[in-house]
Amino acid sequence: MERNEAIAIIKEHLPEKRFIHTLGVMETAIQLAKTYHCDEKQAELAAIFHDYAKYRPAEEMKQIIIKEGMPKELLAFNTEIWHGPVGAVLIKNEIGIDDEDILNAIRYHTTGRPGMTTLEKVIFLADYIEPGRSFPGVEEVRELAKTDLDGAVFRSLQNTIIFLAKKGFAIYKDTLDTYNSFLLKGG
Ligand code: DGI
Ligand code: FE
Ligand code: FE
Repeated sequence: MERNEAIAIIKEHLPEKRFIHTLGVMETAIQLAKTYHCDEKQAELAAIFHDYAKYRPAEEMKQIIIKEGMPKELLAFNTEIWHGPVGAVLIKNEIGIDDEDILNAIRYHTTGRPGMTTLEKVIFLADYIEPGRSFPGVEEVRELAKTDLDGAVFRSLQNTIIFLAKKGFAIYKDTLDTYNSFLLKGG
């Protein structure tokens, strides 16, 4: 699918602010794909659709999680972590994208997973550092991202875990496992 067609589709599914975020993720992901030698077209499409399911009603996402046999423990967590795995299913069924590399990059863009592919790391990181992001620590990760993909992904996970823990939120197993995987076997 061409970029303009994908952008026209996603625009209908997102509010203005999230659409602008998506364009930022797209530009950042293409840049990271160039730097770290992964497929720029896959990065572009995964970035454009990464938040596709973000505004689906929680009840609809819940039914998809159950129907698709996704881990039941997902349901106990904040709905924020549902839109990646649910998005991967909806994009396949509604848009017809069946490239598993792209779908996995979308599926794991919020939590990561141990043994992430370069494309998965690129989308995860692009989501965190796109130009519209302004939270504490993002500038350091932007610098790291220029030379050290794993270091930058690790630092984003570390920041996210600290942020969630300070707020007293539960941290999903995939997020913790991914964090540990970088420390124990280099990603
Ligand atoms: O969808 P975006 O806002 O662009 O970014 P995202 O998909 O990375 O979602 C970020 C949200 O997900 C943010 O509010 C933090 C939350 N999150 C990430 N990992 C975990 C998590 N929330 C919980 N409860 N547990 C996690 O492990
Ligand atoms: Fe997201
Ligand atoms: Fe996002």
